[in-house]
Amino acid sequence: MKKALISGITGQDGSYLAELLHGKGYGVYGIVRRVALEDQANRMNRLAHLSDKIRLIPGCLETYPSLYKIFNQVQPDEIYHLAAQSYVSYSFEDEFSTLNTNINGTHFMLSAFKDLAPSAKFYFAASSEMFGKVHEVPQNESTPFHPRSAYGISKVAGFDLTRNYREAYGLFAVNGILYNHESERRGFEFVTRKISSHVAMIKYGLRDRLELGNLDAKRDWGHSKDYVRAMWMMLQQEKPDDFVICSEETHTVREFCERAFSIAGLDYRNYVVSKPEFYRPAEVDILLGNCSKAKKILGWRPEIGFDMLIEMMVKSDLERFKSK
Ligand code: G4F
Repeated sequence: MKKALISGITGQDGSYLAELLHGKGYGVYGIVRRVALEDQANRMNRLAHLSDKIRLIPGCLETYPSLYKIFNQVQPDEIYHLAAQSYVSYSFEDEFSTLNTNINGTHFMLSAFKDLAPSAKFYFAASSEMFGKVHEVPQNESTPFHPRSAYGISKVAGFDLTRNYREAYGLFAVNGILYNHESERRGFEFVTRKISSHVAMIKYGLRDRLELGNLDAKRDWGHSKDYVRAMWMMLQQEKPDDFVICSEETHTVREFCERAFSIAGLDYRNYVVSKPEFYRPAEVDILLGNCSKAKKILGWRPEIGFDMLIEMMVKSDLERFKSK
């Protein structure tokens, strides 16, 4: 039985990836903070249905000895490094911890991989935020990076570390440059879930408005379930390489609002207000990817488009908030 080790298993992507790998017959191991194990009801809600099918190991990404023990114990065949401080907005409030956790965490993971499981395959969750103030539209694997936040900078560092471990030590280490991917399991602080949850709360009279920041920002949005499949496909290749994963469509936050509210029979213009305090000091104005390389080499294609994604998220939140 192949063994997969996932950091960030309690998050949206980690939970879908654990499901996918378990379904393919892998032994699935997740690194989780001890606080998460101690507060299962809140921190493990995305994994509740998998709890008897996967193994969770307490560990800390910020120290090498902790990872050393885990790698030694698990001896993984595939490693998926998803854990990060992944909220871009927060990275402006706390640049230091974002850089520390994201860069050192990736470095320690790569180092443990090289020292203890060098014949395994390693996936790093890079991000379209690395393109930041974009040099071209659409972006592909050759587009230069120009990050606009500590989060984006930390992902460029992780990308470079991963590529350098591949080139310097001949390891199978790949970067997935994933564009925004959402789902019914998305955290409430991200704009799509903030919108879908507010649509439901407004519909049931639990809120009367939704305060957002920049409604004109454009993002290339897909569904997490499609994107974790791409992660797995990257590790099934003969040769390690980096891939852009995206929907090849871009939409404004305003368009997302318009469609989400209309599913509940509401007009977003009556409820959405744009507030300066939700703007970022430096914004990424437009993200639009070109994933022809992934289509050609991996044979990957997204199955859930923009409209279906919004419908799934809004319907799920309408159900969730019905009885509140
Ligand atoms: O949903 P967001 O917070 O996602 P963002 O910043 O694009 O980052 C996400 O995608 C990246 C991949 O490109 C990941 F690497 C990263 O970890 C994360 O998953 O914001 C999307 C857009 C931004 O332009 C933001 O300014 O929505 C705009 N926005 C407008 N009002 C808002 C709000 N974003 C949030 N979170 N909250 C608002 O009230």
